[in-house]
Amino acid sequence: MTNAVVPNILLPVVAAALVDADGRVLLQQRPADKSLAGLWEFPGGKVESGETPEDALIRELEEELGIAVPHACLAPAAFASAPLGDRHLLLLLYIARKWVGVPRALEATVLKWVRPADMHALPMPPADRPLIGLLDALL
Ligand code: DCM
Repeated sequence: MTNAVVPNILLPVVAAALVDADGRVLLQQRPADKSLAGLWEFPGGKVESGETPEDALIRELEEELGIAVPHACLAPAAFASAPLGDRHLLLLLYIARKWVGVPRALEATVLKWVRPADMHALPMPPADRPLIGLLDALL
């Protein structure tokens, strides 16, 4: 008996739950010209070749929000996965409570600060959605 070859390539994606003093978390709305358009996501993106996940997240937060997050302020919190074509996206979520600068929507349509309990009512990407419960319990 031979084993079927099943494509099982994991695509690493990193994202941040930026938490403000009131326990709200920053979400951004994906623009119309991108996949998953209109959905509300934790800011972040793909880990590029040669990057550590933390380096990738610091780069993405600078590109997307114009903020600087010190490496020491990124706390690994949770992960989740979702099918993406014939691959699986593996989303690594970090929590950050401190950063430098004021987040601006440099790539997203709009930003908003949301309590975890209120995220259930928002359309979110499939890999982001399972992380709501963890944030609700933690914050
Ligand atoms: N992605 C996601 N959740 C996030 C950030 C990104 O599911 N919080 C997904 C959307 C894309 C891929 O990661 O499939 C790469 O993101 P982008 O299109 O923003 O580069």
